Amino acid sequence: MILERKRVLTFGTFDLFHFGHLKLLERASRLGDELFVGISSDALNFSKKARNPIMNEIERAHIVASLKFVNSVFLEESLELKREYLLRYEADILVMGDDWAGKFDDFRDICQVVYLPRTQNISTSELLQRIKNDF
Ligand code: C2G
Repeated sequence: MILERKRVLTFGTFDLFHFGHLKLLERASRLGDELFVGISSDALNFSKKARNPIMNEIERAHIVASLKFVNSVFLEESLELKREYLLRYEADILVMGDDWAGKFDDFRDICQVVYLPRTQNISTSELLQRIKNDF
């Protein structure tokens, strides 16, 4: 008997890795048997926000890859390549936080698309604010 393994894919920057990121990845991993994570490259971030993330892509990728419920990471070089990544890594399910709700519905022809609720009261910008307030 051949058992079908379900592969979950998600994408993110994961800068200043925090509890909201952790919960998103943990919940995503429970939707399937293995979790692959596309880490947005420094160049992609620069093109979107005109600044580099605080932690570089190597640091961000290493942290995410070290989580026990993450099986593999790769660099997301362009937002336009999502369909290609989903096909290349044979995703059964695409998971994103609900700040992206509706944005990836076009991919329902090749995989299931699930938007998970974001964890409240935590974000990279909120963390930076906490640090600024405390020092
Ligand atoms: N997230 C969450 N709760 C938070 C903060 C983030 O669930 N409090 C989720 C986001 O919804 C996202 C993931 O964690 O699904 C990663 O968040 P970011 O690093 O902010 O990723 P982002 O820059 O939105 O992704 O192709 C998308 C790009 O890679 C960008």
